[in-house]
Amino acid sequence: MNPIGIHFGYWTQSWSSDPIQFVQRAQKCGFEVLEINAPKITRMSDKEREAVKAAADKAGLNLTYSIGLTDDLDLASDDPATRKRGVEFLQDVSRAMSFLGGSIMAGINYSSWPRKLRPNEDKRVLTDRAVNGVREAVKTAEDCGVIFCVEVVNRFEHFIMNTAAEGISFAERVESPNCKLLLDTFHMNIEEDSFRDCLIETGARLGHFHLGEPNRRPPGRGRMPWSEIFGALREINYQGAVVMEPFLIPGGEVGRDISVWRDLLGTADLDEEAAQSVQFVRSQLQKQ
Ligand SMILES: [Mn+2]
Repeated sequence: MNPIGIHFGYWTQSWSSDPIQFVQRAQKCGFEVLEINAPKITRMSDKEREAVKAAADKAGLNLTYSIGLTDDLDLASDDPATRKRGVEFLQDVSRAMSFLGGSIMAGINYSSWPRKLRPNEDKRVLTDRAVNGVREAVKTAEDCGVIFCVEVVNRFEHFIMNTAAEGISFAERVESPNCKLLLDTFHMNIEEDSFRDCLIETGARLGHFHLGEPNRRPPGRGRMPWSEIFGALREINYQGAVVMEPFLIPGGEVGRDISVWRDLLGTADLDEEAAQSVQFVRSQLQKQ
């Protein structure tokens, strides 16, 4: 069965929170994977990385890593120095990952996030720059055994890849077996004509998968067509992790960046909500 995970941002208002505090909590809720902040691991000492690795090993958790590149690291920037910094940063992430273990690097690792197309910018030109940057960064990923998963996101968060079809064409241009796609039901819900069709089209190019309801409640709390989604994952024989990204609490940089402007938790308990969602996802995965 696919390992079930959660993004650490569920429990915090700051992207730079130390991930070690969420390891035991994730394990107690029933998760097998914890997705942590990739920039954070590049800033840790080897000793700090050792501690995170030891905690994750002890809890039997695999780690995955996500990124939303900042403006100063934008691979689609017209400034060559910015693009160079971005590539070097992604190389650092791959090296830190090979130290910590876990092979999935995912998110907006091809441009900055969130990012609109600005006046006088041409989507094709910026996409070409992003492809070139990823081609460069993915070489280090190959050396480190890292799968470089580009996330397809909705139109309000980026313009380069809004659909799986655009993601496939981007990954094909990168021309590396280590460049794969991250699809996310929250974004697919806005952009795709059919959940099933785009998953079938993506097939073996799917490297990572994010779960979320349309309002980012934990899976099982909303109206996402989960039977269709998990059925399509079975059809393409997807073996990777399914990582939920619920966000319920407003405030801080996480609340602001995710656009959580109201309290979706209410009187519920964060850990109980997460644990129930694990059970829901597991029951979906067990269906034949
Ligand atoms: Mn996502």
